[in-house]
This record gives sequence, structure tokens and C-alpha cells, in this order.
Amino acid sequence: MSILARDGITVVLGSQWGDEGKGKLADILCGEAEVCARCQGGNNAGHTIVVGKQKYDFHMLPSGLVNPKCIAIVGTGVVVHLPSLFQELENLEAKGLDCDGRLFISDRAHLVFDFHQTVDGLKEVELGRGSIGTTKKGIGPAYSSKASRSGLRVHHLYNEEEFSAKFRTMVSNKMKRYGIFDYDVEGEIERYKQLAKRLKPFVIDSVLYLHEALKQGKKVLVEGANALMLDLDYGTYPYVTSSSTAVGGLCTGLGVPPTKVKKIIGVVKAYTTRVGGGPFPTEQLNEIGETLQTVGAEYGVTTGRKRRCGWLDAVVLQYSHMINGYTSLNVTKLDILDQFPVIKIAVAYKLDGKPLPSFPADLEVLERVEVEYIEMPGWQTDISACRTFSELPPNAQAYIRKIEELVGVPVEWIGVGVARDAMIRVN
Ligand code: 2SA
Ligand code: GDP
Ligand code: MG
Repeated sequence: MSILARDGITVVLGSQWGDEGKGKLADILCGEAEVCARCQGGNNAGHTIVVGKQKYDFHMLPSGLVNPKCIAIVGTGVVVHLPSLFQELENLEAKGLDCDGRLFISDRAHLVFDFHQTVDGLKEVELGRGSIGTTKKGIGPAYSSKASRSGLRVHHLYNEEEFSAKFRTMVSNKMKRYGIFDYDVEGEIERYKQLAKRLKPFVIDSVLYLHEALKQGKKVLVEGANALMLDLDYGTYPYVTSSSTAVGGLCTGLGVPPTKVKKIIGVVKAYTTRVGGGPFPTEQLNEIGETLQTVGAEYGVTTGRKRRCGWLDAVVLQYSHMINGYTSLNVTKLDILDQFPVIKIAVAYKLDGKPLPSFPADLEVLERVEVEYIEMPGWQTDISACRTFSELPPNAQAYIRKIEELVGVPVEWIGVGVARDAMIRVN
């Protein structure tokens, strides 16, 4: 039975605050995909894939590169820091992946420059205690350049005069706003001339490429980065990233019609984590949170920061499903709950004693909500060797069934360990 939609696009999306294990599922699905594309974000993302003894960290490049038959596309909606892109490619090749002729970059994708990263850091300092906790990869400033129509795109690299003039203006505007910072503008322009040459064989019109691939009936997987609660519009603004991480970002970021999107898999960590600032109603600032953090090895793949941890939140998942319309779910890291005698799930938020109808927009409201939980008995057994749903202990099965009931979406995949094969397919 096919694991991807038979025709059109399958997409893997983070349903919480990221790091749900999207990379691992994307890698499994890429066993069947002919094309794997990224549609948003940049090298702020960190997707981990473990195959045998080898561990791969992906940041900007699609996880599909692990499968030797898969073509990888960095789509228009991605913001690309070229030095990091080549570094990532070199790291993957050093681990034995042959990416030759399999990676393509949209000519319409916007570029992230080192000065965007500097500005990212300066903005965070300005915000002080209210800082977002960004990855400082220049993501927000690069998307700001794009939205303010002053950004540079991949195709601009091949018009040296236009590139240099716009580049100088961009830097000078940033220095007017943030003060003079150390930056060799002319040296950078020279460096980009070399990077442009190196990039040339990778550059394509990704709209045409994907259109043709879909017309030929190829199976396309789109790998979402970050997650719904970090979406610029629907996340916990302003504690969000600067791209559209929801399903809509797929269409804008790749230039494909929504009618081509056939399967939408929401990745749900069996508990919740968040890295960076911002509200987190089910956060456990206690022993439970510490256990989840250590047993779950919850560290940022890009920055190495400790991730904040808490119980699963059905209010978040229901809201996430309203926006993304999941056709199935992948519950990941179920094995991390193995030792808990009791597992909690948030099922409602109350404000001044009254239940809220959905996840609130206003962070001040969110800060004040009282979270209502249900309790489920744990299974207190090692489930890491389970490979079928029926092998899971009854209490673990009940936990999965409860998630299905609360979200109203079937669970198709269950992760029970880091390795590629530590995954249950629920039929
Ligand atoms: P940014 O850098 O502007 O996108 O940061 C804005 C917010 O988005 C969060 N964010 C992330 N959250 C989870 N995982 C991410 N990727 C890395 C990982 C994170 C890391 O896989 O572990 O290594 O720290 C990611 N990228 C951005 C970020 O924490 C801000 O809250
Ligand atoms: P992504 O950003 O959504 O791709 O997730 P990350 O790679 O940032 O973080 C997920 C982490 O959990 C990685 O270290 C994965 O190797 C690991 N992981 C994924 N699925 C499972 C699982 O089912 N069990 C365990 N124990 N670890 C998992
Ligand atoms: Mg991650």
C-alpha cells in the first residue's frame, strides 16, 4: 500500500511548536517520493534523521536527499543563506550522501545575507527581556526585506550591477536603522560573485519544474519546517518565526495549486516542546518537564538550546487541525512517555472560570488561562521494540486512541525511537 498520496502532493507539517520529528517521517516517506521540496523557512530549521549508525542534521536542504533516488527542491518561499547552504551540502556529502544533480534551488527564492544575521542579533538585544529567542540565522530580517520589496532573490545574482547596487542600499538602510556595524560591503559583493558561479548549476524555475513533475504523475513530498504555532499569522505572535508554516505556505512557497495537495500529515509529539520565548500553557517547570527534557534529549538541532517541555495540548492540536486540515497524524516520541505512571493531556482552557471556545489570539489572555487536564494511566513498559499497533501495551493504545478522539483525525504513524525503523504504521 502506498504511503504517499497516489498522485499529487503529500505534505508533512509540524502541528505544535516544532521539533515534532518531521525529518524522520519525511525521510521514511521519501522512500517513495520522487521529489521532496521545502516551501518556507531557512536554516533556522533542524531536522534529524537517523539511518543505522549515521545521523544527519538538515537545516535548509530537504530531507529527501537521504534517499538516493529523490530530487530535492529548495522552493521560492525558502530564504537561502548561500554560505550555509554549501556548508550543509558539504557536511552531507562528507557523510556519504551523493547529492550530485539531485538538488535544485528556485530562482525566485530570497537570499539571506550575513548582515541579516547581524540585524537579527541586534533586534533581539533591543527587545531585551521580551526577546523572541530567535535562532539568529537572519530569518526575520530576510523575510522583512522580502515583504518591504527591497530583498534580493537568487536570479539577481546573475545581474551583477543590479545586485551590487541593491546590496549596497540594503546595508546602508540597515546601518541607518541599527547604527554602523562591522561589515565589509565590497568584500561581500565579491564573495557573492563567486557564490553565484558555484550556485549556477543548481538554479531552476521551480514553478515549471514542479508543474511538469506533477503533470507526469510524480509523487511529490513537501517537508514543512518549524510548525503551526510558529506561523507568522496563526502562531503565538510575536513569538513566531517569519514564514507561513501552515498548509497555505505550501502553495505560496512552491507556486502550486491547492487542488494538488492530496495528503496532509500532521506530526504530533506525544508531549509538547518549545524552544525560544513565548507562552506555553502546558509547560511543566518542574520534575516532569525536566524528565521529558532529559529522556527526550530535547536540545535544539541548530542552536543546541534546551527545549522547554510540557504535556500534550489538545487545544493546540484542535486549533492546528482547523487551519491545516490534517488527513492523518504521526504521533512521535511515544517511547519518551514510557516511564510515567500518569500522563496528562490538556483538553480545555478556562478564563475566569469560563471555557474558551478555541486557542486565543491575545497573549495576555493566554497568560491568564487555567488549563484543564485529563489524566491517562501510563504503561511503564519499554515500547521501543514494538513495530505494530497491537504490540503496544493497552494503555499506550488508549493514549493514541484518545488523541484521535480529541483531534478527530486518524493516527497513521507512531514513532517509538530515533531510528528510521522505529516507526509503527497503523493500518
Ligand atoms: P527564527 O530564528 O526567527 O525563526 O526564530 C523565531 C522563533 O521560531 C523558533 N524556531 C524554532 N523552534 C523550534 N525548532 C526550530 N529549529 C531548531 C531545532 C531550533 C534550535 O530544530 O531544534 O536549534 O534552537 C526553530 N527555528 C525557529 C525560535 O525558537 C523562535 O521562537
Ligand atoms: P523536526 O524539526 O520536526 O524534524 O524534529 P527535530 O529533528 O528537531 O527533533 C526531533 C528529535 O526527536 C530528533 O532528535 C529525532 O531524532 C528524535 N525523534 C523523532 N522521532 C522520534 C521517536 O519516535 N522517538 C524518539 N525517542 N526520538 C524521536
Ligand atoms: Mg527541529
